[in-house]
Amino acid sequence: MSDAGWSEKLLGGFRKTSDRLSENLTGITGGGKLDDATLDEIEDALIISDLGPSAASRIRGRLAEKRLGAQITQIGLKEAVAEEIADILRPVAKPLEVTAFPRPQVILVIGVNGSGKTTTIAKLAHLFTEDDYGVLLAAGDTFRAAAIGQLATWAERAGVDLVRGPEGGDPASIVFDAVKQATDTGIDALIVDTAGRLQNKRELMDELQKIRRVLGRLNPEAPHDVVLVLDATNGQNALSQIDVFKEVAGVTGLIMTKLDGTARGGVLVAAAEQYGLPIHAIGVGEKMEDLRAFDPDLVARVIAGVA
Ligand SMILES: Nc1nc2c(ncn2[C@@H]2O[C@H](COP(=O)(O)OP(=O)(O)OP(=O)(O)O)[C@@H](O)[C@H]2O)c(=O)[nH]1
Ligand SMILES: [Mg+2]
Repeated sequence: MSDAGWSEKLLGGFRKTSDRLSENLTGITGGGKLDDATLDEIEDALIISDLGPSAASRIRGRLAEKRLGAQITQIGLKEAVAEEIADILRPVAKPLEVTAFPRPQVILVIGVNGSGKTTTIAKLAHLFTEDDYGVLLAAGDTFRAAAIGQLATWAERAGVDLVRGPEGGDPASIVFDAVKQATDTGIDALIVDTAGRLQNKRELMDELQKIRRVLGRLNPEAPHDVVLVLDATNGQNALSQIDVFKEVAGVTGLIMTKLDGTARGGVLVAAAEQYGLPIHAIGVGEKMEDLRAFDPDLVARVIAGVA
C-alpha cells in the first residue's frame, strides 16, 4: 500500500479520538495564551479523547513546563500535543523480533473473544516467512468449534505447518507436541493460538496458566513472548483487559487490531503511559498483509490532527 493510503486507513482507526481532540482543542479559550485555564481545558480535552487521565496529566505538565505563558496558535498547540504524545509512544514501539537462542522462539497469543488473535497469527506468520524464518503454528484454541479449521486455512495461505489436536482436546498437550516438533525440525518461531477468553472466566484463565507451565517445563525461557491482542473498537475496555491478562498470563507485549475501522485508537496512548508494555504492531485490515509496524510519530500526528 502507498504511504498515503496507509495513513488514510490509520486515520480511520484514530478518527473518533482525533475528531474529539480537534473539536476540543479548537474550542479552547485564553486568547492564544497558554495559561493555567487553557491548560485545564487541554487536559480535559485529552481525557475525553480516550488518552486517559494519566497521559493527559503528563502532557499538561510537559506543556506547562515548556510553554506556560507563551503565545500559541491553534496549529502550534496541536503540533505541541503531537510531540508530547510521540514522547509517550516512542519508548514502547518495539517490533516482535525472532531472537531466541536456542530456537524456537515461542510466541503465545492471547486475548478476549474476537479480538483478532487468529488473524494476527496469520499476519505474523506471513511477516516472519517473508524474512525467511521457519514458522510453525499451534492450534491451541480447541474450545470454539471451527477455530482449528480457521487456523488451518490461514496456515495454508501463509505456507506454514500447523500442529493440531482434536476439538475439545487439551491445549497444553498440543502446545507440548508443537514445541517438540518445532525443536526437532529447526523452526525459528512457534506461534500458539489460544481460545478467546473473557477476563472473568476463571476456568479459561486457569487453562492459560497451564499452557504456560507446560511450556516452561520444556524450556524455562518459554513462552518468550506473550502477546495480548486488543481490539481497538473496544476503547477503554482495553485497559482492564491489560490489567487482568498481565496478572494471569504475564503479558510481554501488545498488538492492537482493527485500527482501519472507526475505532477509538487513542486508548493506545493511555495503555503506553500506564503500562509501558511494548506495542509490537497494529492491525489495519483482515488480510495477511494488513499488519503494520507501530510508528509512534505518525500515530501521534494522526491523533493530534496534524498528519
Ligand atoms: N477490519 C479489521 N478486521 C480484523 C482485524 N483483525 C481481525 N479482524 C477481523 O475480526 C474478526 C475476528 O478475528 P479473529 O482473528 O477470528 O479473532 P480471534 O481473536 O481469533 O477470535 P476468537 O478465536 O473467536 O476469540 C474476523 O472477522 C477478522 O477478519 C483488523 O485489523 N481489521
Ligand atoms: Mg481465534
